Amino acid sequence: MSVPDKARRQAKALREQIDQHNYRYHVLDEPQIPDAEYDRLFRQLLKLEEQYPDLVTADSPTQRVGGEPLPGFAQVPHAVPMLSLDNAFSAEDIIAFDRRVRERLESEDEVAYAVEPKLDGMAISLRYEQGQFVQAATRGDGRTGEDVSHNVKTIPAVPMRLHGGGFPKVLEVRGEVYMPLAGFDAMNAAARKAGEKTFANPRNATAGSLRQLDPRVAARRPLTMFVYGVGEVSGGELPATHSETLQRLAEWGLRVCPENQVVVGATGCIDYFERIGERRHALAYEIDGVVCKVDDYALQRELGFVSRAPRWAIASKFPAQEELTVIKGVDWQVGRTGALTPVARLEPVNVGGVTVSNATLHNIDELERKDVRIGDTVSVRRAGDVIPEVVSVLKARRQNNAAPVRLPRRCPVCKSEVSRAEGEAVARCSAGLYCEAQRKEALKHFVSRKAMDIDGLGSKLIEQLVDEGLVRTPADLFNAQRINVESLAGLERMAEKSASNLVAAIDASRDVSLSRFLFALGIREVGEATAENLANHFGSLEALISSSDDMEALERVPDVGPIVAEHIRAFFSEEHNLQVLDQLTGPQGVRVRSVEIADDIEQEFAGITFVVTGTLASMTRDQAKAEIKQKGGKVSGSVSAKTGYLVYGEKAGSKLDKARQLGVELLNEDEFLNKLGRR
Ligand code: 9MJ
Repeated sequence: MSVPDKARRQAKALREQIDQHNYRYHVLDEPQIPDAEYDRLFRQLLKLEEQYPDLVTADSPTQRVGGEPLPGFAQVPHAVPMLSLDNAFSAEDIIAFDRRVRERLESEDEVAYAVEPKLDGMAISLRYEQGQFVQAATRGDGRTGEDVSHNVKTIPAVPMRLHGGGFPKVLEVRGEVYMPLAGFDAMNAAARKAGEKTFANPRNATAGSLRQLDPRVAARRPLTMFVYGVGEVSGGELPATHSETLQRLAEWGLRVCPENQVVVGATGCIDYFERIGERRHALAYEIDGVVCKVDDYALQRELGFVSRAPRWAIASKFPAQEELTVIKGVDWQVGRTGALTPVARLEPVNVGGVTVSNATLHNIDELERKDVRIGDTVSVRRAGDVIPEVVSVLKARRQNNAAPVRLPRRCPVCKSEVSRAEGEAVARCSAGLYCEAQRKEALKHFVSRKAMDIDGLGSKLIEQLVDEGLVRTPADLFNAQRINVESLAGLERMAEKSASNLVAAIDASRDVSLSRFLFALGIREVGEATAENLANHFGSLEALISSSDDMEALERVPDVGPIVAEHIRAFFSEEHNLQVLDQLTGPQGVRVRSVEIADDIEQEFAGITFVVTGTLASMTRDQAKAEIKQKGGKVSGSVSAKTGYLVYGEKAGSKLDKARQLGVELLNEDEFLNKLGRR
């Protein structure tokens, strides 16, 4: 069949676009379009090439796995190609896959499938010789990958030696290195705060970490790995099925996903897809579908593979988490600490089954860095329970009239001045608790579950109480003249029964632990853990208040550095805050339970400054610092003549050199543990 010019031009344009996006995704780790958009382009090209097979070129993106070798890494040929997977986008696609499998096998019987969540990370092959880790490689183009052993070695889930025995002499294990969502969110939050570049999603963060030449970068990233198959195997036997092989890999100390199962037929695969889909957002890691694999290796061999993918497996994809839409405007929300958060108002778009019309832009710094303008086409991502976010702008689609977004000079709620401290990523309303928005947010935090835990007092109700003028401060909540069954029952949607339940809940919350109370106060940077440390260290509210302008005393608390100490000092030096505390613990009858503190805490490090550097085997650096402070010592970030001791671990660098030059006393990990009395 002759190929119409139009189709030829279309295929060429698609190939160019796909190549360009492939490069951005695989090499630069900076995708410009959501995966769903990429998949649409790819499928368009596949369809064209299916219709006109003459259009297929050897270098068409459909003919390869994707990815270019990276300069700077040694090449690793894969003895058994690392294939990618064909995709299914519907139950019908899975049924068609199962039909093809049975036709090829000429089988009337149902086929057993090993089913697994499809992890969204980076495919990696681990090579073990005589049970010893020797090399880790990326997929690369499927035939040749890049040697990333130096980075993969830093991943705690990857054993450097297989456990037990009975493993083949050469065993190449394949799986996905990924970043759990909690670690990803924490890492991006820290980067955002420091005004640094954030990663678009956990997969890019993973790829970006593994593509580093310096292994110290990967070592700091919260990476882990699940294995899901084998490549080259020689000098030994593996079981006859995929599922039993994975069990064996688990016994050898490799991490296997606990969600894996064996099911029967297309129905089994579809049921599993639906069951995992329902729990998708409860998982600790991001998945983008499920993989169904013929379980029996003999059948897998019989089926073989086509150039890009095995015939014995299919990836069934969930609806995408990321989609394109247009920014209609940007509003500013005022948070508890006055931080102004830009929120994009979007042309509503369906992202993974949910209509999204607002997405956060996090802060002014990030908005400026991404150069977001009204009218821009942007990529919007929704993951788990977190608020949808704008991840990137498609600059190529920008119209001439796209209007830049400006930081308002005045708070949109209280009209006070907005300020942006030098070097801070965040702009804030300067009015503190005089700003109604901040007051509402502070009250919502005060009553929340991990703080005072007042049942039945939700966000909407707090807003009503403030709008009606019943409550201005946390102390007002406990003032029976303001909050009582009559005043509450007068509010919208509040019946007498719920009003009296709420009064009882407020009453019950009067008795509270010191740590919860401190957390409830909403002091900047004082989260649950820091509140607990403060409580355990000072024992009582009075003791904390009376030490609150002594920075050294505050910094002796584990987790408390100069910045947090300054926030604590500022909070307790504010007259208004002390008044509210007096009212709470005085007339309003809140009883803050003190903590008994052991008075035999040895202050044997009093007056001594420590510097900690390098990697310790038995604890993190933060733990080491906390232990030093617990014993009354000080911790500094740099070595000087005043440094008492330098504690050094593996890979200690310039600080160790400097300490040697200055003649500072050195402690290796054993000596440090000795000093702590732990040996
Ligand atoms: C992922 N990404 O989770 C495979 N995968 O098997 C699982 N990928 C795969 N299996 C053969 N669970 C090629 C790729």
